[in-house]
Amino acid sequence: MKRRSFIKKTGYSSLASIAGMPIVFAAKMPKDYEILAFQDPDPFELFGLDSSMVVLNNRPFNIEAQAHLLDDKVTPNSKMFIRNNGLIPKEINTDQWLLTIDGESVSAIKSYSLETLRTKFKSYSYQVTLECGGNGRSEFDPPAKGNQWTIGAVHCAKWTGIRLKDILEDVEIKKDAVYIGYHATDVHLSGDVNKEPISRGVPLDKAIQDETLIAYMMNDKPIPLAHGYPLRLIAGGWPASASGKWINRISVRNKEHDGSKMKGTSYRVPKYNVSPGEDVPEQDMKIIESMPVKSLITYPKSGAVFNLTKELNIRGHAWAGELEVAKMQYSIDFGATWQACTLEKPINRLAWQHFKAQIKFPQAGYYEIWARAIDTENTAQPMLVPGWNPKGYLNNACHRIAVKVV
Ligand SMILES: Nc1nc2c(c(=O)[nH]1)N[C@H]1C(S)=C(S)[C@@H](COP(=O)(O)O)O[C@H]1N2
Ligand SMILES: [Mo]
Repeated sequence: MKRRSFIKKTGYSSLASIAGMPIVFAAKMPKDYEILAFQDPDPFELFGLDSSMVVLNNRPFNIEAQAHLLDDKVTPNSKMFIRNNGLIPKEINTDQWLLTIDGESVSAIKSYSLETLRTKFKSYSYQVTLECGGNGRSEFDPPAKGNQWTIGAVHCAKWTGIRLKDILEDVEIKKDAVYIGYHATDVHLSGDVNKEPISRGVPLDKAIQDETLIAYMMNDKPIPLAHGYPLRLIAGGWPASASGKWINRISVRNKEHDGSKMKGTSYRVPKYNVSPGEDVPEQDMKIIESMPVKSLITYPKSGAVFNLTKELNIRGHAWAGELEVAKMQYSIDFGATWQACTLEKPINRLAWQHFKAQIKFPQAGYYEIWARAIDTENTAQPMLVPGWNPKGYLNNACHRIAVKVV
């Protein structure tokens, strides 16, 4: 397939042409030589991205959306953020791909081909909000190291696959099972094949929820390579780092999974409030579980100009990790007063909810529209950036846009 051949780094000497042009001395190319034209692939072409997506880093590729790009109810591939800890796998042989279930807490190790997974188990589809734990990191002060995500590291695509709990039942897990951890085929940035870029997981009770899938389709097509082709774990409502891409193994553990990026400051936050910049001892850090309540105004785009004689219809999405969003509000007076938005129920658990409101402005001028979601436990999004933490996770501050009314 074309999209994979871009990433494949060897064997170009067998290529006679590129983009219709002959490689004149192709036969002279040293074996395994990577031609320049393939060294710096254009990520927009490579991943089929909307031209307004923002590339934060290209080794590994980390790319985010902007609020107005996320207007669709189901996020299309072209507008989905991409977050990689290592290098996207180069060679994917689907005929030989196996998903192996192992670990201390399986009675016997078992492996499944893609064909077996698809035919032996019932398939389910859910729309699932996946948000990077570091979404919003760019606003922390002092700054936290890592990709400086603004607000665009979230998507809600439709995922189809089989329930992880159905596989675990088929494997027969032992009574002492408490956690599952994923293993995948992406490559550590150092190139060291003995190191995993990331190997995270979830507690068993999250693993056996109906919506926790081993997915093989996204938006009714095979999963795009950047998002985990051919198999991806989907554990919605938790930091998206729990949803392993390119997975070929799941370990059923009798203790908290101890794979790469499960310890230290990775995807963990202090157990108590700390002052900005404070050093937090490792034993005082806890794993991020359900993500906090959050929302985005996806229409209009910040900076838009409107006519005073017309009412403005705003819209967007809200989500609340494992919870539902109960109320959605907006303010045009810098938070002095809040008005209710119309809020839809999620299409299924763990999917974002759509909201809209009709705004009548009192007079011409500059306005800010602030949006605030409140979850079913009555927790509201904070107006300001919440609790500083060493890696800058969980910034769920209210989204604000500026508009001009003339
Ligand atoms: N194998 C593997 N799975 C992974 C990652 C990765 O680097 N390797 N990144 C994780 C992180 S941190 C996030 S936020 C999501 C990003 O998913 P996306 O690229 O499909 O948007 O994938 C998660 N799953
Ligand atoms: Mo992430």
